[in-house]
Amino acid sequence: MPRPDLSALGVKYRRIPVMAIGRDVYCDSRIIIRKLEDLFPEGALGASTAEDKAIEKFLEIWNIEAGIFTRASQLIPTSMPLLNDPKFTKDREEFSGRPWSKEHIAENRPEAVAAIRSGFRFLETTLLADGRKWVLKTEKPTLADIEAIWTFDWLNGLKGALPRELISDQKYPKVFAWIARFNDALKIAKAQAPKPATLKGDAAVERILNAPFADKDLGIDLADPLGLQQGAEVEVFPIDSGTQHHDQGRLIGLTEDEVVLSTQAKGTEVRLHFPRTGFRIRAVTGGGQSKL
Ligand SMILES: N[C@@H](CCC(=O)N[C@@H](CS)C(=O)NCC(=O)O)C(=O)O
Repeated sequence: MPRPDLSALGVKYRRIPVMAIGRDVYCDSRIIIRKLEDLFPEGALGASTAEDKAIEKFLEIWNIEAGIFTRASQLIPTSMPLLNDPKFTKDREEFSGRPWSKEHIAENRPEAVAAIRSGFRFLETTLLADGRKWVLKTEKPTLADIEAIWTFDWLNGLKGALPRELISDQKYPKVFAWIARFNDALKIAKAQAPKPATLKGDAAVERILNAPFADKDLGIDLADPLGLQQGAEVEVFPIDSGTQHHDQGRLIGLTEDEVVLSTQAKGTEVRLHFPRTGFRIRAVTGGGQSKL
């Protein structure tokens, strides 16, 4: 923080990643991945059978909602120089809702190590146990690998995060080999992909605000349990982290797994999309009552 480029788009949501396609802005990796899968089916990475889709979804829930990522973030080493900066630790406290003193991090560490070690063990003894290359026994990595691997890969690359006497390639050889394989595959995929252009923030804002909308109109599910009407003024915010940052706007889309707000930036309409899971939608004035 601050996030001037997001502010210029009228976005209060503070987390990364965010994605814009045209004037539609997507907040949270879950909706970003879903949209990319829908919009670019020729490059889709998701499973095709119902059973594999379930594994993929459970791995997403395991990492994001069931606490693996939260536990991983508790393994940030206390030797990190940024932890000496009170501005940084205060910001982290506001973001996460928990203390970020070195003492608190150290005190919490054994429990977090236990949770992450149990995650390594789970992967080693179930999904990867038979020696398969990829989680869904495919030739190439799929979305299920991505959903499963990202926190473990992040911790593996973060010096001092994992206690190597407890969590190593000796103890969990299949998991560490999979992480290495994934990084090799990623390197090859990146080398083959078109080179992304890099824009300065103000140029990106300009381009987004001058673009058409890219997404379809979702409409409002009138049977939705929140009982909200089209055009209701609502606020949307995450309930797991970054919870103080509320986006407000007119409700223009509400389905089982997506909420869309119409907001303004520099007099131009921008549409903000969020997943339903992990977010609260609250009526601000009129137009329906949120029951939360
Ligand atoms: N459920 C969200 C979680 C996003 C998240 O926690 N992002 C972290 C970084 S991994 C973040 O933006 N933290 C705020 C910050 O560092 O300022 C998602 O999947 O996109």
